[in-house]
Amino acid sequence: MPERPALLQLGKISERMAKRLAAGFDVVQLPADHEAFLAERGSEFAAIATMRGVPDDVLAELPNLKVISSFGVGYDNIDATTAASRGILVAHTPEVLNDEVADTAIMLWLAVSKELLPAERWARSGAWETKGNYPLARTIRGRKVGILGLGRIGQTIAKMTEMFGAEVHYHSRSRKGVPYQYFDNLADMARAVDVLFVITPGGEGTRRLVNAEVLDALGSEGILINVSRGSVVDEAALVEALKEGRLGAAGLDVFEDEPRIPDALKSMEKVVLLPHIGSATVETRQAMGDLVCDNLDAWLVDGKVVTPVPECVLLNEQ
Ligand code: NAP
Ligand code: 8YV
Repeated sequence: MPERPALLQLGKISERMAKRLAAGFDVVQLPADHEAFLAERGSEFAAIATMRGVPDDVLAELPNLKVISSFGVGYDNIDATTAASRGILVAHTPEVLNDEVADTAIMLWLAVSKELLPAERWARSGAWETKGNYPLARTIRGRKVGILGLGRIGQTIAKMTEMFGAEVHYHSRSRKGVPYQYFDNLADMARAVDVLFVITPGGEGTRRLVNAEVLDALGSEGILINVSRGSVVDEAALVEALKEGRLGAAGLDVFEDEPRIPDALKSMEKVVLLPHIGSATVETRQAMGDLVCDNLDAWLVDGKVVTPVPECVLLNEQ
């Protein structure tokens, strides 16, 4: 391997990341029109640093690729199984964003339950003076909370809800060693809780897990909070359930076709919409960027990364 391997950069990175990557690699930004570029130069690259996954056609044009370091814990936009079968290590950025994303989920829950945005509009528009007090909202105290996906972030959300006196329930593929009630059926859990937090990975394994049946089970007073991926919720079914009053309200950070959000959702009072900002603070994004660079620096030293995705754990041990 050359002393300074060539690294392909996908997406825009911070100056701090650029400085660190340039210390160990010859960094080249993937051009927007990449087909001819990859046909000519694809074989040069041993490494990728990506802020936006790796399209399959890009992966296919990099025969000498050895490592992908991805910004973000979710990697549904990288075919990690194919990468692992080709001996390519994929690394992501788990743990460093748990609190930030959980804070965002709790913020959405508070905003939805306490009707933060309509109440703020009431104050700002002068309706308080002309129409009187804003109607009463609902408390978040002592609620039954369901977590779909009790992983790193899900457990952090669960702990935070305990501070509000919540009774925590969860559904994931396997039972965890935690003092919360486990449901092996998602609709059954939805029926038992007041609020459902969705925090699984995206991808085929979780596509539209939250379907019309689950939304109906959550019910007309129920609240859905999604900070995972838009693909986990059947968005058309969600719009219908909200329109028909079969679901109470929703707080959404993620959507099926980002950055597009259905107009029907935009016009609803009982939803709070965010532009995928779960981890988006200066501090947490810096920690994520640092981990992207740590993974590549570690790979330069001994061919291993610090935080491989599950599909690449064995490869990372060889
Ligand atoms: P994690 O530790 O891997 O946890 C994922 C959880 O989902 C696990 O409890 C897993 O448990 C469960 N799960 C996986 N497939 C499932 C299925 N088919 N049915 C039910 N449960 C399933 O991941 P994490 O670090 O908490 O991150 C979770 C996801 O959050 C990321 O993948 C990403 O998509 C999303 N995220 C969003 C933002 C944002 O900005 N909104 C930021 C960070 C992360 P079992 O294996 O037992 O099923
Ligand atoms: C980021 C995320 O918004 O970590 C994830 O899985 O969804 C977020 O932290 C995203 O990775 C930025 O590209």
